[in-house]
Amino acid sequence: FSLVAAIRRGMRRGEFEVHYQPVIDLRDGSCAGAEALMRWFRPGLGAVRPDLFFAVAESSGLAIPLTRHLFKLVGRDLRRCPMGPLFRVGLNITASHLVELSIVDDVARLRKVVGSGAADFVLEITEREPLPPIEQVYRNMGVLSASGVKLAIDDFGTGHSSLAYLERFPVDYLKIDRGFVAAIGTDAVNASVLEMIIGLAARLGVELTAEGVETHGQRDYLAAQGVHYAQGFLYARPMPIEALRAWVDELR
Ligand code: G
Ligand code: G
Ligand code: MN
Ligand code: NA
Repeated sequence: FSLVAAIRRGMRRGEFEVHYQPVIDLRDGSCAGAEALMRWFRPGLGAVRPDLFFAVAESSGLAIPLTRHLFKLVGRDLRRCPMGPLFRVGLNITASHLVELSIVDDVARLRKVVGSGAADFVLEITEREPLPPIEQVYRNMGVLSASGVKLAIDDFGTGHSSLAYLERFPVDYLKIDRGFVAAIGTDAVNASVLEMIIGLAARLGVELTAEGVETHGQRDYLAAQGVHYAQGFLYARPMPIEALRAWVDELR
């Protein structure tokens, strides 16, 4: 028995799907886009958590093939259900992928498949894994950015290198980890860290997305502080593309 073999087989057999969690513009309540989150439904075994299977994929050289599979599924979804040219779809990519020249072609292929009217893309790079400060990473980020793809640092504030990242890698968005959102209204240290992140983003001119927003109180605080975007169970759970389409239509 090998989870690695099961992942490979799962890709071939179509066991992976993508669910999309809406991202809300706090300024007007509209839906600005969605984050694509992979789901693995193993026949007879049920759902496997993505943090688990991505960890396995990462340690066995499968992270890039799995992300290419994600791009294929997202391409298929958006062709069937175009969301509009300004609708921003967030794709989680791994540090190991951003180091490879192939990331540029992989993203270009997805954009070509989808067409410019169906969505816009944001690549979410997690801060939990170190991103090596090598030339190819800068070059890839520069090429992707120049081609109109947006870049975000995911789980911001949870790694060891938040500030160094901002200096080295120019990005469009910071995604505030839900641990900081959960601290709103408490006197925990994390509540102070959140204030610091908000101040930093304003000074740098980077837009913020708050993750894990679950209460009206959290939403009101974030909006009052000038945070631009929010996602979380308060609005919606991740859902299949058809449900997302209906959810967005309902909101308008
Ligand atoms: O979807 P939640 O629903 O449980 O996702 C858990 C974690 O799994 C997320 O924090 C995210 O970092 C990771 N994850 C989900 N989908 C993907 C994906 O397509 N690519 C990568 N790299 N990570 C993903
Ligand atoms: O990329 P990443 O780490 O950020 O993935 C987002 C994860 O957070 C997914 O597992 C998603 O299901 C989960 N999530 C989304 N909204 C909420 C929320 O409001 N509360 C909690 N606890 N988890 C959430
Ligand atoms: Mn993410
Ligand atoms: Na995150």
